Amino acid sequence: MHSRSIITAAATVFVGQALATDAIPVTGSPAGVVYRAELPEEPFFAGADIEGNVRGFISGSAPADGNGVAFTVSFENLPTSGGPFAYHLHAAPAVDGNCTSTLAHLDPFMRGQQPPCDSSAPQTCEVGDLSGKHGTISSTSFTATYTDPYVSLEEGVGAFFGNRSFVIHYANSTRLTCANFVKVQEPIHSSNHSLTSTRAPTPTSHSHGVPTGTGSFTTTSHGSSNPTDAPLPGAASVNHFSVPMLLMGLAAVIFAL
Ligand SMILES: *[C@@H]1O[C@H](CO)[C@@H](O)[C@H](O)[C@H]1NC(C)=O
Ligand SMILES: *[C@@H]1O[C@H](CO)[C@@H](O)[C@H](O)[C@H]1NC(C)=O
Ligand SMILES: *[C@@H]1O[C@H](CO)[C@@H](O)[C@H](O)[C@H]1NC(C)=O
Ligand SMILES: *[C@@H]1O[C@H](CO)[C@@H](O)[C@H](O)[C@H]1NC(C)=O
Ligand SMILES: [Cu+2]
Repeated sequence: MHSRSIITAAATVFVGQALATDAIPVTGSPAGVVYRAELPEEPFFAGADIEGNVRGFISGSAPADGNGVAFTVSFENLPTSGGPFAYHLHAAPAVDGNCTSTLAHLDPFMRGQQPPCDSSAPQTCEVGDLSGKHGTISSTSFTATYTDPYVSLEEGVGAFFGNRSFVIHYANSTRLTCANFVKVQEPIHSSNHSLTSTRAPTPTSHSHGVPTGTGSFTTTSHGSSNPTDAPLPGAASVNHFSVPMLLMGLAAVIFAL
């Protein structure tokens, strides 16, 4: 008698948002790697009621136990109204200071923004929802240090934040300002023979300007068509889990059958 409802439920899960899984805790963060994002001189939001911009930065490095990322957050000169302010890791870097081009929150598990993050169950929140998990800002200057277990310092994994950005939002979600992360310290290697690989390739008879690829962001066009300042839907974020998750959903359906 239950089989029909089980199949229906499984199919609903397969198709719907409920497929979102909890964030996976990150282990083995590389020691010595530091990424930092420093706010620019001018705010993105033209109507910002402040002189200049919010000043400050977010930096992230490996905690002593190598689990997750230890963040330092430091902001000052926030507006006196329009808060509490939220801030998030966003999926893409800003292009020429354009905070809209940062796309949606870092959300490798495709959780989406609704329902809002419950800070008592941070594994259920979007990985990039730092203020959801660790608190919003309701003062004109703010500092915090905390470890987030679900963010990664390891290039190549979905929860990696080092090639992305953070955005500070007004309470109404308008994007006030944003900054891109850059690597400010290299990992501690036992040997450093890899230095030879940074040499430029020797020129050949075909001269077509081989890019050296030393640390510039690849600004892939994500084709965002959302012109508003509101955060984009979570589905727009870059992630690597959609295929495995679809397979898991499919497996659930088959199992129910
Ligand atoms: C959001 O709040 C800010 C600060 O109060 C305000 O200037 C801005 O116009 C608001 N944006 C929207 C879309 O209401
Ligand atoms: C900022 O980026 C968005 C989306 O990437 C784009 O639609 C918009 O035109 C850009 N704004 C400016 C001022 O370049
Ligand atoms: C950032 O790196 C991740 C891998 O860690 C990659 O999947 C993603 O596409 C990169 N994002 C950008 C905007 O380059
Ligand atoms: C590379 O190794 C040499 C000696 O082995 C050391 O003096 C130097 O600091 C190392 N450089 C880096 C960038 O690790
Ligand atoms: Cu945001």
